[in-house]
Formats: sequence, structure tokens, C-alpha cells
Amino acid sequence: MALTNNRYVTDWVEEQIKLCRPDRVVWIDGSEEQLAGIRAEGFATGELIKLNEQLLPGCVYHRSALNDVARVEARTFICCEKQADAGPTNNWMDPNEMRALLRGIYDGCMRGRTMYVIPYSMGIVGSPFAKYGVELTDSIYVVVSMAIMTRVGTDVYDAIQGDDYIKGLHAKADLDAEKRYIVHFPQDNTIMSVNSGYGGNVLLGKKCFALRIASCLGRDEGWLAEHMLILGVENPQGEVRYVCGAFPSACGKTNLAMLIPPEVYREKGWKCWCVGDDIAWLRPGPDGRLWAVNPENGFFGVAPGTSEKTNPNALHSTMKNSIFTNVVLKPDGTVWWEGLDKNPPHGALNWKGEPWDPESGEPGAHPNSRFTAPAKNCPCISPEFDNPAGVPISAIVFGGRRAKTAPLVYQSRDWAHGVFVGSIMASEKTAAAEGKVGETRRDPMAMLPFCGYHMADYWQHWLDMEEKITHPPVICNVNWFRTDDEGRFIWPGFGDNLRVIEWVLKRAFGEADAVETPIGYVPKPEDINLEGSGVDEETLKGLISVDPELWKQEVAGIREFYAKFGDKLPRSLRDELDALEQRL
Ligand code: GTP
Ligand code: SPV
Ligand code: MN
Repeated sequence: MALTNNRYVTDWVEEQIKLCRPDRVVWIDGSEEQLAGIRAEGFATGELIKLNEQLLPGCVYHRSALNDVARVEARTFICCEKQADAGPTNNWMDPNEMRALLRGIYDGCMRGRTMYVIPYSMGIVGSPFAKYGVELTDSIYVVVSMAIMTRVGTDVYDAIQGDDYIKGLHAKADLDAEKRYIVHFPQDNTIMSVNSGYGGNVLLGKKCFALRIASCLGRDEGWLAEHMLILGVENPQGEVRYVCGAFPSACGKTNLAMLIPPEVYREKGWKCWCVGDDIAWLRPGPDGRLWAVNPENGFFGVAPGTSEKTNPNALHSTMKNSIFTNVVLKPDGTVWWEGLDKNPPHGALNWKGEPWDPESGEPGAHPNSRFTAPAKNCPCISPEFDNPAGVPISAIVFGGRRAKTAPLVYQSRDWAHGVFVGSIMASEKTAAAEGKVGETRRDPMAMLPFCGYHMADYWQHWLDMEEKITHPPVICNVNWFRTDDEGRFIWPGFGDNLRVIEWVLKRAFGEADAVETPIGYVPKPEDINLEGSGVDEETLKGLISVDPELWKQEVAGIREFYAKFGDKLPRSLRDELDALEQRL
């Protein structure tokens, strides 16, 4: 029985039923009773495995297909009307052609299966900034994941006005990688995903909606949908300042978002609060500041490397009502992954479901294995998490994995230069997407795989925002990943990153000095608090040093990258690049 009378919803669902032909349709109402029943069904089919009820209450385990463990950028499409509007960094196909192709793949693909109808909200239901979606899926894993990652419930139907919602159709089909498609139709507010059952390919509220589609909505409505964490930093005076951070996938957003201050900071009364770990919707407020909300309701975090030492808040978030995907399954019904501790389990199953010998040298968990945890489980979740107005942003940090070149931190000269700094971001590729790991690629604003329209228009949109924000945040670039000659990270990272964020926030309030370099402002070494960090001032000087020779090479790389955008490249970005070259 349909749970809404909205014909824009019911007619569309009917159409998809005719196309996919499921045996059964279940309308999700968001209640715990219904979800418990669906989990039980997942246990029966093997799609889910129940974990140890004493040690991990309400938690489940899931394994995705061996060929289906990360986002597939090569098979992700933006199908706007004109190819020119998708730009050189997106795959494009004519929307009608794509629809015809997809129809062939979806045709009858849910025979013998159940279709679930999930009403969900990105943001707080009924709040002025919330956006709504309905996802159809034949995956129990998707249903239980969406119930954590978004706000699911029938109240969403009451909030949807007419056809103002994002339509999402997901089918696992045969999990055939050759016929896997993740497709966005920004002009129809529609997302179609087929032949995958993994993460960002199928949890359509996340990258597909909250970034690719929402970036288009933001362009049209005057706001920004960004791949950013949101962190509140409370100083000893009790004042909380907020920073957003855009890092590419698996480059430290979740870790920074849940940061625990170093002991010397904690003793003085510093606290950190997590508002979001992956996505921020940023709008100019009536006060001329930029305000951020996290449209999600949970964390889909990288498991490997998450430990009591690196990120206890994330670990504690996963201790109940969470999902673990592609990690090691222990005989006692608990889980393990590389970096959790130094005791790899014996008698366990690896992410493929095979008996795993920790001495084999093969990792037990997939490098892109993940946990899915409710935000409210997080010990440091911000009291503002549910505030529909969001939080005012004082600083934006861009960053990536750079072994050399990028210093620990530098501040842009002004907004336009800050947009330039975001546009030239580069990072070594990680396991979060298919492809070669370690290769450096340009990933502007960490949005390369997530911008739903022409990247150059997106930069122009960023530039245009300056007019709407009379009190703009400072924009900095950070790099936790500089390495020494042996390839070891020089900066301790994790909690110690607060030392850098403190300087960034002081800059935002005019409380710290800086040194001008050709690329922007870097800290005076004495202005970074190194007490208890194990880093000496000489090392810090190295970390914030700017090598003009490396940067000249960088300029050449940027020129090559910018050339892709031809005439569309905003004038002021070209000017910024010329000015940088001059200064060097
Ligand atoms: P997505 O969820 O894919 O968007 O990734 P993310 O940006 O949230 O990255 P996450 O915080 O999960 O970190 C990814 C990996 O980087 C993990 O293995 C972390 O342990 C590691 N990492 C995070 N922060 C730091 C840091 O400050 N220094 C070092 N050396 N490693 C870090
Ligand atoms: C990312 O790759 O940036 C993720 C994981 O957060 S996924 O949801 O699969 O996109
Ligand atoms: Mn993350």
C-alpha cells in the first residue's frame, strides 16, 4: 500500500514497478519495527550477518561483490541536455540515449525480488534547507544503510511539495560491472544506479544527491553543495568557531571532523565538536556570513586505520546500531580491520568471506572497507547538529595528500585567491574510487568526481558567491601528508592537526600573524603551538617551507590542467595563476 497520496510520487513509483517488475513492493515508513523485520529478512537471505549482540548491539555485517567495492568514476554520468554543460571532467551521454540504454538494463531486473520505496530527507525534515528524495531499491543493505545515513520516514511525504523531490532508482540487477551505471539527470532531478550494491554508488542521498544534484541546485539557488566536513572548535573561553574542510576521498575528513585535542589542549579546556564528516551545504546568511548544515544523518567512514588511538570517536560511534562492510569477520561475531589494533585475529574470515591467515601478508579488510554509523552515536557530536540554521563558518580549509610541494598550511590572500587555491588542489589517489592508487591528480575543491556540472562554471559560481558573503571565511590549504626521504609522514597528524586549525581560526579573527610567501601566507613558526607534539621547530620550518622550484613545476601542471577548460576558465583564475607565476 502506498504511504502517500502525492501523485507525483505514486505515478513515478508505478512506472518504475512496470519497468523493473518486482514480485513485491514494500513502502518503508522508517519505524524501528519495520526495519527490524527487514534486517531479519537480510539475515535469512545472507545479505546481512548479525553481529555479536552483547559486544556490538544492533550491528550487522555486509559483504559486497568482489568486483564492487568502490565508487566507479568511469561509469558515472552527468546527463544534462548539452555535453558542453557537463564539462571536460564529467562523463556525458545524451539523456534520451542514456534513458533508452538504461531501460534495457532495468527491464524486468527485479523479477523474483522486492522493491523498497524509501522516503528520505537530506537535512532536518521541514526545515527551510532540507531537500527530499525517494529511493527505490532492491537491496536490503541499501534500506538499512539509508535509515542510518539519512532521515527516513513518512513525514518526508508530508514535506514534499508537488514534484519537488529527487527521484532515485537503484537496482542491483546482475552486479555486472560492464553494465554498471551511476547516472544523474540534473534537469529531471533524477538519479539512476544499476549493477552495483556498494556505498556511494547506491546510497543515492550521499554523493549522487547531496553533491552532484545538489551542486546544480546550489548553482541555480545561490548556495554551495560541498565535499566538506564541518568541525566546531571550542577554545578555553568557551567560544566555538566553525571550520569546513574539503579533502578528497580517504584523505582525512572523518578524522578531522572527530578530532580529539592533544592533551596539552584538553588540559586548558579545548573541545572539538563534529557537525559533519563528508558533506556541507553552505548558504550565505542574513548576517553576511556563510552558514553550513550537514545534510546527512550518519557516517560512512573508512574502516582501515580507524583505532582507539587515531579516531576513538569514530570507533565509539560504531559500537551499536551500525553496519560494517568488507571488513574482517571474527569467529565471535565482532569485526577487525588493518590498523584497529596490533592483534589480527586468527580463525576469522576476510572481506571476501574466505578463511584468513593474518600471516599471509594479504590484508583481511578491503582498503575501502567502511562502517556506517548513526551520527547521534558520536561522543563528540555537536549540540548544533540538529540546528536547522546550521553553524557560521569562519574558515575553509582545502587539502589533499601531497608528499612534497604543498606546505603544512598556507592561507590565501583573499576570496578569489582562495577559490584559486581550491581549484588547483591535487592529491594522490586512494582506494575510495576504482583506479590506480597513489597517482597524483588534480581534484579541485575535492569535487572532481562530485560536481554535477561544468567545473569552470562551478568555479565561477564560487567566485560569484563573494558578493553574497560580506563576512567571508578565510580560505587555507593544509597538507598532513608531507613525507621525508624514507617516505614517512613528517607531521603527526590526527589530533595534532588542531595545532594548525588553531592558527587558521586565529587568522580568521585577526589574532595571529603570518609570513607572506609567493603562494600565500604561512605561519610564523613560533605561532604554531608544538608543546607535546614531538615536533621541533626546525621540522616545522621544513613543513611550512615553500620551494619555488617545485612551485614553478606546479604552475606548469596547473596551466596544463586549466587548458582543459578553454574559454570557460574564469578570467580571475587565469589572472591568479599569472600573478602566482610572477611572484615566484
Ligand atoms: P572518505 O570517507 O572516503 O571521504 O574519506 P575521509 O576524507 O573521511 O578520510 P578518513 O578520515 O577516513 O581518513 C582516510 C585515511 O587517512 C585513514 O586511513 C586515516 O587513518 C588516514 N588519515 C586521516 N587523517 C590523517 C592524518 O592527519 N595524518 C595521516 N598520516 N593519516 C591520516
Ligand atoms: C567517498 O568516496 O568520498 C566516500 C565513500 O565517502 S562513497 O560513499 O562510496 O562515495
Ligand atoms: Mn569519510
